[in-house]
Amino acid sequence: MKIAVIGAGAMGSLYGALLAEAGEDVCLVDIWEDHVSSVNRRGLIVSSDDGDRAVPLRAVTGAAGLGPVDLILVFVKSYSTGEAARTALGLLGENTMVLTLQNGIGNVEQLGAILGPERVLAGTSAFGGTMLGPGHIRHAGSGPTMLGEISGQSTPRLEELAGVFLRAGLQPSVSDNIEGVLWTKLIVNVGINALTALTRIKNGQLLEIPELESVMDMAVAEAVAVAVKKNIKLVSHPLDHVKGIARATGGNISSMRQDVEKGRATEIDVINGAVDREGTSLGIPTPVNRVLAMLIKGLSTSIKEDSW
Ligand code: KPL
Repeated sequence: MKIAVIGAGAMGSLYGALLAEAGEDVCLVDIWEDHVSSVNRRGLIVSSDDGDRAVPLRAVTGAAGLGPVDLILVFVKSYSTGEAARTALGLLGENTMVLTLQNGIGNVEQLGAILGPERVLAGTSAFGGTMLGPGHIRHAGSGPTMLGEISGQSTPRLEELAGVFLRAGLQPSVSDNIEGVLWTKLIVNVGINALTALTRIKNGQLLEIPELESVMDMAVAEAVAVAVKKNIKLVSHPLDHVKGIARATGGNISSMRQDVEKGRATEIDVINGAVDREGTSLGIPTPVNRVLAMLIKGLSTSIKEDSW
């Protein structure tokens, strides 16, 4: 399968490497020139508990001349989804699939509006990756890749995709309730990301500090109320699920804490901010999510301006 991965951060690069090692024809697309040139020069270096290996991969900073491809895998941060979709326009063939494994909600709709809703599939990833430097990532953990059609249908292209992911060791699991899967992941991020970024703790410590655990409970309860009002079927008991993930990823620095501390934009608008927006439009009170979103905006600004 000819695959373009748009957004070659740690996760995009990791998926690209595993798919290439399984024999797929993969190209990474990213605007980070140092990363792209390093990958082209010496392959992508993947470090893991088993040691380091170089995975030969092609990478480009723009999509000109690359398409058409069979699959566009979108892994950019959610605030760059519109830009990724415009890049993807040049890669479309008649049957090109577009798969988003990004955090937050709203990506499916944005990609569909630009590329055509019929092309878009969605999912979540439980793999862990960290960017160590240009051309160098750490494969930090593995877990299921949930995949599904937005319609919930089982289709030949979904089966084909699951087969490709299976051969690459990406542990695919096909769902007929992908909206429920996306919201369940959203609620994990709602409970963990902003709180760990604000207090600068590791995920597991949220469960050791009763005050933070109760803010987590409140933020999750609001998000669950919004999901229930939208008739979304969450795939497991939400609060237990969030706490289980906080425990399982106890040593992790959440992606939002990393973004804040590195002075990068965060995904707050598609996580706690999105819960607040949806809640407000449905008449569900979401004050905890609103305050968390506001505090993250304040923290991001103060960290950027903090020069002493
Ligand atoms: O998805 C994550 C993130 O950091 O964005 C969790 C599950 C919270 C793991 O760190």
